[in-house]
Amino acid sequence: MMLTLAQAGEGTFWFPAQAAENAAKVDDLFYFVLYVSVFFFLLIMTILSIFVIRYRRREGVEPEKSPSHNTVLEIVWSVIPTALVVYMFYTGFTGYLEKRTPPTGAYEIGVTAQKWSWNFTYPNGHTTNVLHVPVGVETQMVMTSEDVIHSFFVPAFREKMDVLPGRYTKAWFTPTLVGTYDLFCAEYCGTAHSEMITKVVVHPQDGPDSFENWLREDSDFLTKLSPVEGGKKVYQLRGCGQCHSLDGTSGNGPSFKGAWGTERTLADGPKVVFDENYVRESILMPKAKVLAGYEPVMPTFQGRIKDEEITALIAFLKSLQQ
Ligand code: HEC
Ligand SMILES: [Cu+2]
Repeated sequence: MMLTLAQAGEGTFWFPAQAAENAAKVDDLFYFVLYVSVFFFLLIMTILSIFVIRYRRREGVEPEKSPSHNTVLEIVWSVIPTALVVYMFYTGFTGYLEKRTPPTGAYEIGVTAQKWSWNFTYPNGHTTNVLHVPVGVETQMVMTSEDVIHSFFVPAFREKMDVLPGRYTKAWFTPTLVGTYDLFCAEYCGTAHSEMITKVVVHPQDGPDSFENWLREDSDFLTKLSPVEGGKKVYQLRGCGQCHSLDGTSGNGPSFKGAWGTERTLADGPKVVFDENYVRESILMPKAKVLAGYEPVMPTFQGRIKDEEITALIAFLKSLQQ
């Protein structure tokens, strides 16, 4: 529903819309560097061309002895470019420091990257695949990865930060424009890297679409949906579908189609029935029983998933028997 919010703000030829507070500063510096470079490129190339033609070697013309020095000229062509690059450095460096120092008291959202999806966790423990943030509020991302290096990239916020396994990195921004924007992974992370794409929804301060309202409504989807529908949503939210299909094709992991109640053969020989306890254990301790023919690549969801979500998942997997 929220994804249908209007696309706010117009981009330019070079940039998407400016949807966060620092975006204008980033763009201004970019344009400054661009136009200074264009100006000097044209200036130097023009003078060079004129000199090449005008002072070329000609029959019967002896070159004059060139003057060794022109103090005024030398000071001018040293001082002006120095001032320009010092300005570029100063603006870039202070901007960098500002971006690397999240303000205290910023609204905090946990980000977990995994091959190949994003998980956003709000202060009340609710998790989504699409990032939702309030407009006009300083918002901080505390990010980590379950597997390899990913990178959190929101072009409309001019925000990019690596997301590393076993470590926390931070990014922060103040969204200024209500709307829906792209969120990419900007670090090559394997087969489906190019599909590791989602959206950021910037909610208005008040009204039915406000961030508060959205969070309250979205948080208790399990109580609103039937267990099977709720379980399907958890399956999507938690990225189970990255490895487990519903149509019988096996990917990194086995398909769930028709799996319920069948006997599964484990890697070390014994058989086990695909039932409630087996599913629960597979989610919390995936390495405890590894299915024959598969690599133990499933991440544990221990500490990340609520009991009600597991129960809903079980109802959903049961419904796939037919
Ligand atoms: C990165 C890939 C990956 C993700 C994501 C993943 N799994 Fe798995 N899963 C596997 C693999 C591989 C196996 C088989 C090896 C094993 O048992 O560890 C497996 C095994 C299972 C099994 C036992 C399957 C059987 O047929 O015996 C269940 C149940 C299961 N996963 C549930 C889930 C659920 C629920 C989620 C989402 C919350 C999930 N998995 C997310 C890769 C994944
Ligand atoms: Cu990635």
